[in-house]
Amino acid sequence: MKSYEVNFDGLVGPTHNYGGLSYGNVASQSNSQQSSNPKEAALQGLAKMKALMDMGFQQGVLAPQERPDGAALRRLGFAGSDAQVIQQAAKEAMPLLVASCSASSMWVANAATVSPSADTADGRVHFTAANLNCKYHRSIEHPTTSRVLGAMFANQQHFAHHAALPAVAQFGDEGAANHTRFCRTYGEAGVEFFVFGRSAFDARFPAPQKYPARQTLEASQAVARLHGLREEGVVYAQQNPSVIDQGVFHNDVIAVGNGEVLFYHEDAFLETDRMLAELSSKLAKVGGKFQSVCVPRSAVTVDDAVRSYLFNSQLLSRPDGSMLLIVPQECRGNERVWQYLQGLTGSGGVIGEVKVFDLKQSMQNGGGPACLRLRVALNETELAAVNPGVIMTAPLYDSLTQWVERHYRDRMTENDLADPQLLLECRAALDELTQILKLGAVYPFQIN
Ligand code: SUG
Repeated sequence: MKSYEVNFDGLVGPTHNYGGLSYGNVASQSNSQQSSNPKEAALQGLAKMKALMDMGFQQGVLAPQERPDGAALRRLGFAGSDAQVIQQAAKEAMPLLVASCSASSMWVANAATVSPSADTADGRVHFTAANLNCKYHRSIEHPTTSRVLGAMFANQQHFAHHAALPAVAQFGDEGAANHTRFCRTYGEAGVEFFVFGRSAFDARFPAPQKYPARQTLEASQAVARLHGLREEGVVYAQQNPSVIDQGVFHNDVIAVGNGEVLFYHEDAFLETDRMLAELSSKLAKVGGKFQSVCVPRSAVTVDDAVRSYLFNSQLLSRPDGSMLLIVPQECRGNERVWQYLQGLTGSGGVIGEVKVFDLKQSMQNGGGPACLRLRVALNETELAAVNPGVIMTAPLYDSLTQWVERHYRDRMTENDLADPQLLLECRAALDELTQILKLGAVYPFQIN
């Protein structure tokens, strides 16, 4: 049976702004308070989806969330009508209003961890929504994420959904940003690779000194258990704490994998040799031949990687077995990175081509091509069971582009976030979106 990797991209929401909310994420901190352009952000994301679809890849779309999140503000004690809640928060606690307005759900690599049916004990595709416990503005995403994923992958014969892990730092879970799957073909059993930043319960593991390690070993292990993965099909590795302290807040900022290939920076992991050997032997047991492409620090520094987002790229398989790397334009702007990429594609190795995309609006908050997509490996039967409303087509691209043009502002500052009208605009837009994507009622304003 045929199998595919389907990339579901997060559609950027109408409140996209630079709130400076993510300590440890260099771009988010350094662009704080700048004015953003939500319309341009959404159109840049849609252009990437369309381009991948046009190249023949399976492409889907994941809906944004209701923001400002009035219910979250009410839980923090703001009261009255929706307009009063927003005005009171703007007056007394602007940072909380900004957090409740974040369009951060666009980075759907953090929406959930997904295990394909070939890896799981019950033969279903398993999803665990990420609790994103490290940052308040992201910790409020998972209830709606779960409803949206439930509406996209509704067929219980093929899809199993797990609620987010307990909402404490000890089970901090950032979803697929710290998870990669290696396999020979997408439909065959593979090896799931979980990368954690620290252990919450075992003091023998080192931890970063400056910035938070968002993913714990215990969270990764819980997800593997929930999904019914075999021990032989799982590898755990620790992210190098020193790269977290240099701004590598997720593993997908320093490594990306696809098929039998891991593309990574020399400083990305601890105990790299042991980890590579384990990946290689476990993949061999399911018939695969593991291949690693290491980028030496002498060619590209960790700082270059963080600034250019070289590794936050999408590594995609071409029908002829070669791979294509989708990188943000910041890679072209960095001389060392660009030179490295020229050498890589000219070397005759597995990564044969690089394509560049302008995702500047998202990049300024630390979200590159890989952050914007959630990968779901599906066989033909499972793909047919996905809600067809969320699979990208030329007409859907046109409808979504027009929808953005109609509803989005082209400039967003703190003053806009304090405007109660923004909530009404967002609700009107999202109500229409659920009809376009055939999601049914998924937003708090639709179900309460
Ligand atoms: O969680 N930025 C996101 C970026 C997520 C990137 N995802 C992956 N690497 N997979 C984060 O730090 C910034 C929001 C602001 O500052 O307004 C933000 O949430």
